[in-house]
Amino acid sequence: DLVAGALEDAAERQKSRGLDQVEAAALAAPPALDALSFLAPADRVKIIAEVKRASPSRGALATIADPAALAARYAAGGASAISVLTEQRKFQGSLADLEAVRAAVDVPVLRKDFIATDYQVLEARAAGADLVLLIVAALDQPTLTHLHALITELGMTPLVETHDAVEVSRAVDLGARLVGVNARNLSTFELDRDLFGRLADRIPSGTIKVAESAVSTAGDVDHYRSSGADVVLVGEALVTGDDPVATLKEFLS
Ligand code: IGP
Repeated sequence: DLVAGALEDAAERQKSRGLDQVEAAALAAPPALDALSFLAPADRVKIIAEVKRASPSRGALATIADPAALAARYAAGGASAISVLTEQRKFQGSLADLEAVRAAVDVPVLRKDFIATDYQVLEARAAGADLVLLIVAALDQPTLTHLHALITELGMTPLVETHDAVEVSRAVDLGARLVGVNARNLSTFELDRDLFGRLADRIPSGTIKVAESAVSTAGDVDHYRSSGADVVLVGEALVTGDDPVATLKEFLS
């Protein structure tokens, strides 16, 4: 599965850069941006725009020769944060992509990967990440609690991803400030655009609500917004379109 693959890849990287080294790099990195203030609820919906080359369900999506240039265009189009897929096997991402994006924008950057160990969290911070994705379905509660605390201690913000009511209550138990609902089922890859609307009321007020996946039109953004989303995370529609700035502006209008 995706977590096992991500952990094998991390173990491979750890052979050339050990835990102590990556921890030192994490602690020496410029401080993380306060993602919660960038993503705070506002009069208008906010967008996290994703750098996504490929996906397990769709295969190759786009040839992204210059992720930094794409991220700069996202920021110019009004994105409040940038998500960078760093998973290599199915998404063709890398930490190098995240580092390049970090250098190119002034908005927070999310490490989007299958995170299950301290090593991966420290790598994220060392590469300049401000946010780290934690997928509730992939982690037991003690591990989730531990990683949530580590991300926070490093000055970053965890984005806690859920898919059902039980996962939302596990996110709430953590004290998560930023909770996502992913419309895509990670085992069947099926999309459910109404899942966010069904779960939104279970996320306490004061928590920033993120609707993840399945946006292809401005109408989909409106649908998420009217169901209570503060933030919408968009990948495929942006990387497969020919003008991400124009698409983002349309989604934000
Ligand atoms: C973006 P989309 O449908 O706009 O391309 O989706 C993002 O939500 C999706 O890439 C995603 C994801 C994930 C990828 C959400 N959660 C977890 C990998 C792992």
